[in-house]
Amino acid sequence: MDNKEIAKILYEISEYLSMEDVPFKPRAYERAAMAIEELENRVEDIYKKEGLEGLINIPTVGKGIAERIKELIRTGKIRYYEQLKKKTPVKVDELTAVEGVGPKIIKRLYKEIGVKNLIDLEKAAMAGKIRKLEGFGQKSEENILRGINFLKSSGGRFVLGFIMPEVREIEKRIGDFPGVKKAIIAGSIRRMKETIGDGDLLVTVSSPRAGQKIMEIFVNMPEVMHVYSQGPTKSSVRLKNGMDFDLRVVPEESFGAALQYFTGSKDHNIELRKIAIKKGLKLNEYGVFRGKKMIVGKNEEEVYKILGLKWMEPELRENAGEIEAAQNNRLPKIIGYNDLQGDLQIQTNWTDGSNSIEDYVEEAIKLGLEYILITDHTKSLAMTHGLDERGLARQGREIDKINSKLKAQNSKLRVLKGAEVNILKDGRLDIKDDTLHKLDVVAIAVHSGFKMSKRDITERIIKAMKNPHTDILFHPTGRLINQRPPYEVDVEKIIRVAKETKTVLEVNAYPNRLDLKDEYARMAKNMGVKLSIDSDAHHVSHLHFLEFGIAQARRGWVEKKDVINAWPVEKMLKMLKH
Ligand code: DGT
Ligand code: CA
Ligand code: CA
Ligand code: ZN
Repeated sequence: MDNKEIAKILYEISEYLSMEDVPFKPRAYERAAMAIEELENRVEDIYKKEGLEGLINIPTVGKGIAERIKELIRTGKIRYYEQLKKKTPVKVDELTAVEGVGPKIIKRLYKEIGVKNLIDLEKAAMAGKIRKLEGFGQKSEENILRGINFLKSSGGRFVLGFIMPEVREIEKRIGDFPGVKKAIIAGSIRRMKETIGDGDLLVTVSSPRAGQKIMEIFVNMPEVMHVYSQGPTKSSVRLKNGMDFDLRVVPEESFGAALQYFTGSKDHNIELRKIAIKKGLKLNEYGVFRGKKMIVGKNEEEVYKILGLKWMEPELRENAGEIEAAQNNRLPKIIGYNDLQGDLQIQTNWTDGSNSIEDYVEEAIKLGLEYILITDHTKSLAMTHGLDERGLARQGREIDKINSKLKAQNSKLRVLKGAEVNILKDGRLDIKDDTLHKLDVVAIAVHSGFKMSKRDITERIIKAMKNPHTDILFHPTGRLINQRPPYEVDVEKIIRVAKETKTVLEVNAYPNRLDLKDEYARMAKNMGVKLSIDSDAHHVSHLHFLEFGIAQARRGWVEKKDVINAWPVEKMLKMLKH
């Protein structure tokens, strides 16, 4: 039995005990489960070598829980757990995964209407049975249904770019509150992951009273739907958007250590802790300690430094080689959030975008961009009113006019002519060569036939990449996060062909696309393939999404020199093959 399985049972015992309103014990089981999850050595091996004593020596595992683990290892069962399950025979793991459903609710739903699992819960909600229970109501029933739908579609994770505005708003509001000295969002949001489980906000305050006050403010924010707990150092809530959010007040002298710890990732932290141990130190969320004495903790840099590491960007902290790189002073200089000079994918109201070319021009000037490439869809994508050869020619004349106007106004912005040319099922492009020839940049993309076999779709894309007019392959895998899996394309092969054919691969910044994924972006960069980072805007407000594409590239260790739209326009155009 591996550590994960043992931890899972301990977590479940904790949930069952919360159902029974037992004090303290649920938390003890939860803490033990967490400790075991992150343990290096197998619990079974520890028991074999050191017996019960070894189990008790696992941090946070006391004698009582150690006995249960021993029973589990020896007999494959814990009687206590079996009894708890018998008493309330429900699928806790399934049910607690639904937003807004905790142990107490599970118990009532079971006792009063016999809900045992997710399917029962959905049926009961659909039949309007939950709203009739005392203390529930139509709203809680709707919330439960929404929770089930979300769970089904997403595994309970939120798309970073879609929740970021609200997260930043909360971070700012808390940070601006009198008595709050610092407020920084940590966790996967600070690492700018594609999707987010929950929010982790850290603050330091000027006095315990200010700490109390900020907790009060936090749990009463208008965004809050449910308060799980409110305490002097930690409060947890669920927001109306369904996401859980924790606020922690940490001592100022520990802020750096806390920020480091709660930024994670967990795997990164585990490696750091190993390094600390090798140096005879102890690292936790309060600081770095030698014996009982805290030696650093106030800022992150010093925490890394004392472990012999250079400070590194949160986007790199995934235990994917960054620790070794930091030890050897070989961290990449990843692309910065202000490094893009242009945006190379924009759809306008010539096809399925909502805004005119001029609207985008105005917005791009506000953002300080130097060029934008207009890439409307092409004719075989009929539902978007894709442009044919004549349409592209007409649009080209309009772009010429806009550019003359911009020049007359001494604007440095330049509009480039492009298209998001459809790759047909046989790998040909749906626009004739002489029209492609007249565009500044030709981008290609798959928009149909997603279900083709791996070999067929890979060959189809490769054939299109080999077209001498092709410059960029847009959204190379076609996935929509939480909605549609990628097509079965062989990405490694596409990267090799990109190298051969000098095709640029796109990191799409649209929050629920974000292909090329970080690991493939990194692979491409390592092979010398150039990338572009594009918003895929269908509305002027979408130009702001560039940030999330940059984040994706940063997580793939991509540097400024690898990204063609971080270059000045002339250099960028010269590099392209056609
Ligand atoms: P999420 O919320 O699933 O998107 O991902 P994170 O990374 O925000 O994870 P979360 O919220 O569970 O915890 C925040 C950070 O706290 C995590 O990145 C690292 C740290 N952390 C959490 N649990 C553990 C643990 O068991 N061991 C260690 N070493 N660190 C942990
Ligand atoms: Ca989190
Ligand atoms: Ca958290
Ligand atoms: Zn479109």
